[in-house]
Amino acid sequence: FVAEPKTAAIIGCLFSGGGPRGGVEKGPVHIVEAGLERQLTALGWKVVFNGYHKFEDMKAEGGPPIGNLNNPRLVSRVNESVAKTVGSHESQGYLPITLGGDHSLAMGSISGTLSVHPDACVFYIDAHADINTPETSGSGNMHGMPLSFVLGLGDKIPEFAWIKSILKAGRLVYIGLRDLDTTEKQILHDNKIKAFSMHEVDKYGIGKVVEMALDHVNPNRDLPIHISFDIDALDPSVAPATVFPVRGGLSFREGRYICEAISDTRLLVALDVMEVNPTVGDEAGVRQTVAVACSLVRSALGETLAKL
Ligand code: NNH
Ligand code: MN
Ligand code: MN
Ligand code: MN
Repeated sequence: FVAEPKTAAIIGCLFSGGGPRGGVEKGPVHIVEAGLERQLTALGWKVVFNGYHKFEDMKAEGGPPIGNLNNPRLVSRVNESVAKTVGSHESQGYLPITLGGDHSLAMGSISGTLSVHPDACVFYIDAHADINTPETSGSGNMHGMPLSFVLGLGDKIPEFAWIKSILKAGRLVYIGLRDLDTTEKQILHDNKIKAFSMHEVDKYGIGKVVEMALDHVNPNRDLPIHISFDIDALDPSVAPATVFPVRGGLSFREGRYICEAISDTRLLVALDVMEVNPTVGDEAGVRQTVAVACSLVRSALGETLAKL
């Protein structure tokens, strides 16, 4: 398998229902208005952008509570729609770039990828593991849970029955972790999920970490790759405009390196950039975070400024 899309599709999801507070729904507008389309066109890509996904028609309040989940019906419907959009772009041979929005959107984007590429592997770049089940989550916020849903962990909830294609634990790898709930550590351990925390990034260096991550999920370098990049994986000095900054994160170069190395494999089929929150911090911090987000997308799509 070699993914050779020449067309990228920007899917801007104005959604914050999976997180603890609003603001993150404004992320995609800032990223697009910073000139993402033009930047990708300059790299030789055709870009499809059919306007933002606002999910305004999706009023899904009421009904009995589902465990401690916040906005479960809304999160479910939004993600079902994201999965369809992502899947339809991939089946046309396009590379979907899902811009969040809160990271619950990975439930939809990864499901969309798996509907077209059932053998895809996922690089989840985040300070957090986002793998709580509704039973283990302390917050009830679904941006802390997308992976438990796509992995099929936890009790089955009829509301989420649309999630059909399940990711195998061996096809998931993390880079950048440094703030996990105890429950999440247990889940990673029980399911033997490979994770390169910041400790391993320090120990081995980012080059070796990406190689080991690829060896684990993609030993023959022949499986499609989905990158789900939470901007909070980066150090807060690099990307301050996000709701859950955790010190000791990836440097700008480390973040770009991950994307450059995966771009080099020619196996990338989908990219998410999540959790840019333009309502956090000052204007300079927002501008910087948005510029960094655009840079990550460019590097995943083949920009190689640091390579001679
Ligand atoms: N683990 C916490 C929770 O389940 C926080 C998750 N927050 C994130 N994840 N920003 O990327 O609520
Ligand atoms: Mn995070
Ligand atoms: Mn996340
Ligand atoms: Mn986050």
